[in-house]
Amino acid sequence: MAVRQTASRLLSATARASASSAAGSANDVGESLLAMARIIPGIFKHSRCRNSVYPASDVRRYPVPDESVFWSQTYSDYQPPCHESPILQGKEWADLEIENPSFKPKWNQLDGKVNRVSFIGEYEIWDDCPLNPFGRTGIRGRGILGRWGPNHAADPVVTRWKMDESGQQVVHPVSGKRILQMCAIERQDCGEWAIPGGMVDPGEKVSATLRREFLEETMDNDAGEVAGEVEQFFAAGTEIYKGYVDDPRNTDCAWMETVAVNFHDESGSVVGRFPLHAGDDAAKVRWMDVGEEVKLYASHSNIVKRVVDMLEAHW
Ligand code: RP5
Repeated sequence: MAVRQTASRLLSATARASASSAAGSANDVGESLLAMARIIPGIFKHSRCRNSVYPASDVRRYPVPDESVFWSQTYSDYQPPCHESPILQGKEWADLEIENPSFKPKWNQLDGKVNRVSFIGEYEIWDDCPLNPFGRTGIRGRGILGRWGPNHAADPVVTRWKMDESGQQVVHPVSGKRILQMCAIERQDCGEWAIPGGMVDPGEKVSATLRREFLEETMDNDAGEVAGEVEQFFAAGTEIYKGYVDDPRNTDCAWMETVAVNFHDESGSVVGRFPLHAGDDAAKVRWMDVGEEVKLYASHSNIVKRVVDMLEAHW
């Protein structure tokens, strides 16, 4: 219910803002509300976790047409297959099977050190399983996600301005705006470029996850002589997004959520000294020019767009 209320409040805010931007008075507000509307339940229709073959498997998702995504829409033929990857067996980072009598989760709560609270609001439990607040995905079970319900991640969006050889900031010839660069990794599991994020360990603070994941994935866990600078750089970030991720691993009963934080190096003098080399589950790491044409993993482009808007960079 809380989820639906949030969605409807945002919908009316979006409509109001669009109306006023049509009148030419609040363009920016209208645009940012519309950007928000792209990822709220009841409005946003996930696409990366629908009508595809499930990652690392040959399990085909049950087809879910646009008009049948939300649980409020009847879909009487809906018969999704159940998929649970064997890699979850015995992993300390994974929950037990739902039918295991020793598994007694506290849904929608902090369950010991495991955070089962969703940023989106209170999720419903159906047939003993949490229900994806964004609707049908064509698969039941957990797939390859460790937790039933929300799986919490953190995404550090590390940025700097693009510079030319003479050290001047590069301006895009069409938009006239400065070009932002982000530190991106190529994911080993799917080959897509992504923000170097990762899962929040039980009991871990998000701020610690952000720094740890960046270090693991882009510096192979060794900042060497700039360890102090890295520490300082990650002490000051700006939260840009907290919510659902349209991740290809999502199912009807398990889904990704994230807190994304921007760490921007205005002068370029700090991150330029970071010794970047891919580590952990990254195949490659690089500074990537940010723009509309860049395709990123899951809903990472939406997240990066928020940073672009905030820093008034080229898109
Ligand atoms: C995405 O998966 C999150 O936004 C984050 O970037 C990532 C975390 O999963 P792993 O990289 O740990 O697989 O949904």
